[in-house]
Amino acid sequence: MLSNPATARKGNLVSAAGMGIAILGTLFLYQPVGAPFHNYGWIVGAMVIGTVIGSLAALKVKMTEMPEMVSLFNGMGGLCAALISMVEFGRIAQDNTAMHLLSILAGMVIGGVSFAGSMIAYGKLSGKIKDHTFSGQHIFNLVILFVILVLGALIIHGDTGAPVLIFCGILALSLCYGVLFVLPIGGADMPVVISLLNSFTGVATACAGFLYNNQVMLTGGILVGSAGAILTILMCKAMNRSIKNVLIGSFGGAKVAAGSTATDDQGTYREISLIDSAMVMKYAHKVMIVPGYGLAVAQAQHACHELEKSLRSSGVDVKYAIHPVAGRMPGHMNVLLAEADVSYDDLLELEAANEEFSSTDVVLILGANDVVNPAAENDPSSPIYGMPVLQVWKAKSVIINKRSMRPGYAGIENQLFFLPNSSMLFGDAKDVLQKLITEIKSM
Ligand code: TAP
Repeated sequence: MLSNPATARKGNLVSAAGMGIAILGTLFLYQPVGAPFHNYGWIVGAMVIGTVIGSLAALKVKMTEMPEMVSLFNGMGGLCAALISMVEFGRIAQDNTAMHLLSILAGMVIGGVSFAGSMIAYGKLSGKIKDHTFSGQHIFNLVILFVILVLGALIIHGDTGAPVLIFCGILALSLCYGVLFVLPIGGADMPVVISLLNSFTGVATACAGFLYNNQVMLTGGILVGSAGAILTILMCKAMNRSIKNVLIGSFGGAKVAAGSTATDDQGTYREISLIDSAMVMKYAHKVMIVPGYGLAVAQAQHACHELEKSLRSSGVDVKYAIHPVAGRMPGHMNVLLAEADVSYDDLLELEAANEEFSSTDVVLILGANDVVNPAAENDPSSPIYGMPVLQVWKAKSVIINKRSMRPGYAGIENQLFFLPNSSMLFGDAKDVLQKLITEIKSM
């Protein structure tokens, strides 16, 4: 049910009900032998507080702030896994087997990295934290990883007189690693990191499931871990990035300093009026709409569908070109357009869309920027160089709707706006679309 927008809501409810049953089952069916639960007050109290905070946050969050929230919740999962390891280490450290110690340590390290990394990702997505790099950062990250491995091996071998101190050291280093590996990642590459952190949380949970010999927890963790890993690999492919570089936090933002941030000297651009835009689209054979983050901000998906219908009724062939990382979360544009009942058959994926642009009369870009930036193909100094983009510039004419000349998420200028076949149609996407529909209908 979760793989289709039409049934996803129901799928989520089924998952939530399943989770509820799992919690009740844990509380009432699995009483630990010899030590039955006695602290129901604390358990129920924590559940009530968590449920209230979670529900209020989910009800209040704007669709465009969803990725931040996903990051925050993912970090909480990592923190839970790390806490379980800490509690279990203190509780049964004396008679732990090597295998138990390994899953305790793995749960804590991976959970700690996921928690700290997700908090930094949350800060970056909400614009509160900027990219930070220092020279030798990758080596430093690798050294931290190596020290964590050595300290972990010491604890497992029992060659240490101060296991608790070393355990705390490993925790501190894991949190440090989480911060340092996400901090330098450049804007456009954040989606890959988020899905990797999601996968980490799953693996950390699976470690706890292994520790408790709890098959449900193990299966759930492995499911999240492997789904996150597959998504990460797909995202890496979509962004043309290597998984190795993602893991040591060595891609994206670091290259921004090479001179690709927005500059004042951007050349000149052409503006187009609403009437002219309406006219070229109405009398075109083929129009391709490219939705982006700005369409979601403006909540203009319904107006967009209206425009599509009025163009269709004038005999225009209208399609949508969907970039895999347009917006701020995987599948953002698909979900947004599905909300407005746009047919899935009209959505073209990146490769299919790129084949169609040269035979397209007009491309209408609605609040997209990074995903249509030619620098990804022709400027090796650009932080998004190598990322596959929608080759909109191949169309006869390109109309770009946004509110200003400000850059998109990656913070870099876009030469597309200055090409001879491009023209800017400034304004809020919803407002502009409504006016375009009125113009087209009155022609
Ligand atoms: P962006 O490059 O972020 O560009 C969005 C553009 O929308 C901005 O340039 C902005 O320009 C415009 N805009 C904002 N509000 C608007 C409004 N009300 N009406 C009209 N335009 C508006 O978006 P994109 O092309 O969709 O690319 C997505 C970026 O986010 C990529 O860099 C991607 O890597 C990153 N990212 C993606 C994800 C996932 S998984 N999808 C997650 C995190 C980050 P003005 O301010 O001038 O209007």
